Amino acid sequence: MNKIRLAGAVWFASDIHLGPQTPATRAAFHAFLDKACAQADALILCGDIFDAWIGDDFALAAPPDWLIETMRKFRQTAQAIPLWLGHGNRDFLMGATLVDDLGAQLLPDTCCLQTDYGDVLLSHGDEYCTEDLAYQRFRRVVRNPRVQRLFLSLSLSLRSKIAAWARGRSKSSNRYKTNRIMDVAPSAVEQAFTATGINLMVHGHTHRPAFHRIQIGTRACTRIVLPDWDYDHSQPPRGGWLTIDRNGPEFCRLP
Ligand code: LP5
Ligand code: MN
Repeated sequence: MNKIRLAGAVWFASDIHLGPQTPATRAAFHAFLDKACAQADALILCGDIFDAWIGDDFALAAPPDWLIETMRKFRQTAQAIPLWLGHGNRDFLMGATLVDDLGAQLLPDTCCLQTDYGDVLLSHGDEYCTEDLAYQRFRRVVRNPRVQRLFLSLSLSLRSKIAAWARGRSKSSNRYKTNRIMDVAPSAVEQAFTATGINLMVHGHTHRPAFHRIQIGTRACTRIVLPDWDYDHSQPPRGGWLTIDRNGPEFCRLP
């Protein structure tokens, strides 16, 4: 298990799903980054930062207009505080080239974060959706380094088309899935708490923000789900982050 030690007030966010169609969400996220620079001691983004990520060259060679300001804000944030970018099921292709350019660091897919409040088991959360067999099959394929090398060898134009097709396939298949299948499986969560001995878990992905108290034997464990962000299509707007300092975890929202 990868271990990372971060002191002070650590902020966590995920599922911002930045893309060309969500300018209001992007503006809210940029305001959040400014706030993190001023008030946090470190910022960890736990995946699905982007709505789809088809390779670092997409952002570095000739970034689309909608991405330019976000890249600048990420560089500014990484100069002010430690910035960690984690993989989600949409942006698992973010790599070392991107984080090096930003001055950020790549968060290992599952890791133990040692904070002033104690150890935190960090992940995006999709790996706990073990009852979603179709998704786990997809995940095994696209996390395969050979498949990724093949995909990244294609033109940006062809990669964009494949990503759009995959998004369409996912949206249509999700219409027939139960909420239970698209949520984390209790058995997978219990197994993670048991295997790691860590009593606090933070993840995103499910878009079901909540604090869940779970009794594992004599241990009182907590699973915190980070909120997704949508300031463009959702009323009221959705968004927010988690702070963990020596006093413990707390959800926060932009005004
Ligand atoms: O993403 P969302 O919220 O709709 O649903 C997710 C799961 N779906 C996915 C698929 C992604 O949305 C696809 C977009 C990724 C774009 C970037 C990379 C493009 C390819 C990279 C190749 C190396 O994550 C969904 C879950 C749901 O969360 C809840 O947990 O149910 O899982 C599915 O829908 C499973 C489907 O069977 C997946 C359908 C996509 C198939 C496309 C295969 C493309 C392979 C390309 C190989 C070169
Ligand atoms: Mn996700």
